[in-house]
Amino acid sequence: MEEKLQQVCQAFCIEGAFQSYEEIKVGNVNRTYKVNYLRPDGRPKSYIIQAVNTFVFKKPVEVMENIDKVTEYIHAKQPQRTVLHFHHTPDRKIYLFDDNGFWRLFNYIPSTTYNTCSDLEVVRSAGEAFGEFQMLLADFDAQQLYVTIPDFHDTRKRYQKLLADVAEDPMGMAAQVAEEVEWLKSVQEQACRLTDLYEAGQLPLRVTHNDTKLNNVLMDRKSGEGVCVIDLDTVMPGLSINDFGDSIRFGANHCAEDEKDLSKVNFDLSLFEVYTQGFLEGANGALTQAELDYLPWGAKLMTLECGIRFLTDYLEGDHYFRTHREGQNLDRCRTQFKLVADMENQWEAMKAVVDKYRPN
Ligand code: GN1
Ligand code: MG
Repeated sequence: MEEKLQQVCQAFCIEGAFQSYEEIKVGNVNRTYKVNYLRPDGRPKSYIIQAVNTFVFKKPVEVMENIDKVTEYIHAKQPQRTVLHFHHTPDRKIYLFDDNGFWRLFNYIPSTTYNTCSDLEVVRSAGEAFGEFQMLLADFDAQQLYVTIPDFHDTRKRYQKLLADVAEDPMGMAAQVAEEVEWLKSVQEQACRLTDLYEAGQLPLRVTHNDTKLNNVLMDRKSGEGVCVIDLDTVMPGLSINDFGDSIRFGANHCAEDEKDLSKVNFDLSLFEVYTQGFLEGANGALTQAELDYLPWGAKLMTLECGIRFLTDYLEGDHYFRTHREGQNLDRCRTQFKLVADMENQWEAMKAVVDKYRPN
């Protein structure tokens, strides 16, 4: 691996002497490495190299074009803001496509990230960072972006795929998940509500991040403030509500996404509250009344949809999300469904939180 990473650094014209590397084992899709260099002037400098998963991202060049457009736009609007800075090859490309894969390299930003967090201020800051992302891109025409993964949040299509897999049952797993599938069928109509509202023209198409997990905001080590939103692979046209919801499913809970003990998985209303507060402050009035009305729906339905995706992958033999143990995708699915049930129990309180912080 070391040799390959050095080769990638050379391709992106990194100067100095290679010192060491480490794999950063977060993320279910791409592979990420930190490489440490000593620059010609003697100063240490680190970079992040990623091998983009081309099974998931079938058009990686379009992914990079989307990222480039969005980061350039933010940089032009607020030059002082930290954004990901991708290095170029001598032929001015921000990627390298070779026999071993699709590579990109960007500056390492000293910071920290959280996979789970109980610190209300950190969760509020993450909400603010993603709210600002909405605010900064509110006047960017989302149609300029490629749809790099078609139907990413088309819940109806996610259902169709799951139910087809249940019928076909390629790995012989369907009997084990009969209870989950029955429940999903019973809530199908409400689960597709946001997809339907968008199709009816009631929600605006926006630039969305589509992977707004807590660990996709780099945080300042001392102040706990958000420094930079990362993992822009899934930046696409989409619904702001889904970005909000994806953060809640991941962040408003004290457990890992694949926790086996469901009694530990609980939706935490106080985390929901601070995230909502931060998100709406960051968005600074960029959201419509309809978007604000449906924020709790975003939380519930993104959680449900993510559960469907994990379950689908489980039935298909774990080809999409990286797994490290058997049954991991089923565990991931079950945590999501447990969170949905918790949210239903706290539904009125969730709506009251949004009403407390929504701009008048
Ligand atoms: C994947 O690999 P990572 O962690 O950035 C997935 C997201 C899911 C997430 C669940 C392109 O993101 O949509 O919400 O796993 N990314 C893609 O943890 O499908
Ligand atoms: Mg991602």
